[in-house]
Amino acid sequence: MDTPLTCRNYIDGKWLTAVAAATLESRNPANKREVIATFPRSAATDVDTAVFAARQAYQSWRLVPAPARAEYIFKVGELLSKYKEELAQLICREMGKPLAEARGDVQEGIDCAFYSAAEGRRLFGQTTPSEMPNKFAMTVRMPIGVCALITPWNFPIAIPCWKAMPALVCGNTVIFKPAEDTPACATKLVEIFAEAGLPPGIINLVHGVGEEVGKALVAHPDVDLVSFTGSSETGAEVGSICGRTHKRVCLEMGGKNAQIVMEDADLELALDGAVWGAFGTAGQRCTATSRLILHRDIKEKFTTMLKERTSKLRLGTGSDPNTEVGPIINERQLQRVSQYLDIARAEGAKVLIGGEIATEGELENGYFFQPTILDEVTPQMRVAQEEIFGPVVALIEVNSFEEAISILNNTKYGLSSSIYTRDINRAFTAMRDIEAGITYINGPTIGAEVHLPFGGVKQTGNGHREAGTTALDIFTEWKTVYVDFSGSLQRAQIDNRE
Ligand code: UN1
Repeated sequence: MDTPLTCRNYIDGKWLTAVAAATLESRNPANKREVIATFPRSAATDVDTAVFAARQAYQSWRLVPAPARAEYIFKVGELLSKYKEELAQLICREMGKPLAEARGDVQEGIDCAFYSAAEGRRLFGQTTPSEMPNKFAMTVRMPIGVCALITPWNFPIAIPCWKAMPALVCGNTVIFKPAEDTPACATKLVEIFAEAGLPPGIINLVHGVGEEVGKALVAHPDVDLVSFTGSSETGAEVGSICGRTHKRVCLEMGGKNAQIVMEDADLELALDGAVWGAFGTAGQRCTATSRLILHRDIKEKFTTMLKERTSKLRLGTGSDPNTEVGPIINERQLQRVSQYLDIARAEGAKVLIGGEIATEGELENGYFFQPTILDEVTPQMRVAQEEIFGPVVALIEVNSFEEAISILNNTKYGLSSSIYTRDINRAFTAMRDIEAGITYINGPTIGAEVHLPFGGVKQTGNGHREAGTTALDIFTEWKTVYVDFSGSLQRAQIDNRE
């Protein structure tokens, strides 16, 4: 076992010891005896120091030309590429996902760096004719100020990159509050931003617990924007505090994503998608497939195929190249998944396979849950409505395409969705009628790419989309500029009318 990493806060370009004396630790979810890192339980005063530094730095950073700001982010992309393997190994140890997926997590950060860096030479506004003579009208994107980024543990590199990179290119400064489970990944990521040469105060890192550091950031009068990814419950709280304190807020919350398999689908392809969507990252993605809506004509056959494939999935530590399903992040989440199995049984769902905490051999040392298929699920059951965030998929049988769409839409969430069909008319109808931020045709519910908008409708989000050019809408505000070169007062709506 490696020596645990000692994580510190990074404020105003310096690695600091937090004011709070208490120290917390992160552990390997595949081997709970292995401490990966210790990190400070920071206090509100640490948040104050970080916000002060970010505010000071903002005054000069906003004036650095956007292409020059973007060059730092390009450099971060190069460094992420250089350290890709090291970071992937760390993700694997601290968060648990299999190595191939961990490399994907870093790659998503790299993609985001190069994409965001290119935006530094765009950040386009508009010019448009004025209604008055000798007058010019245009719009420009302006930075917002100090941004608090509160991120989850399931994509410990990709998600902070989605937020920090466009925020910085747009001219904001950042305070990053990572999840308690992945402080080492966050520390390494910020080390990379520092190595890229970003001036002091532009990116700051404050470790700690959500109830303390997160809350202090969200309530802080000198924070202008909060970008949060996490549970719907916490998101609602973040949103209400931001509402009361007039902050900009971007919320990415839960999902109850479904994959529809129609009777005309390529079943092998649909099977590959279902297994990857449901059990990839042990179901711990907000985009994970947690419902499979199956047409009755293929239900039995597809269920047999799925059960057979699921029974062969290899659970284990993410660093083992044979592992297909890694651990659950921590004891609390493991118990939560387990409780959902109790709920499923009590509601009358049938556990086709899995359903238990896995303890065979070495698995006993970590937090593993067997890949689980629930059959005979009806659309109103809690396991068909609530986000489980584990390797559990619910099967729902339907009689028609219309019923499939209606059941898919019948949740409070709307992040990702998928349909497997060979019928072009159904595919286009699904694209129109599915209520979700993302719809895949003949692909699983996971696999978003950084240059396209990411986010959801209904209670998944609050109208924003991360990534793609839409990220710029989160991290900038429009300014409308009128330039009157007529040399006289021209009254709009009045002087150009009879
Ligand atoms: C998340 O689960 O919060 O599409 C993000 C995907 C990934 C991103 C997931 N590219 O599954």
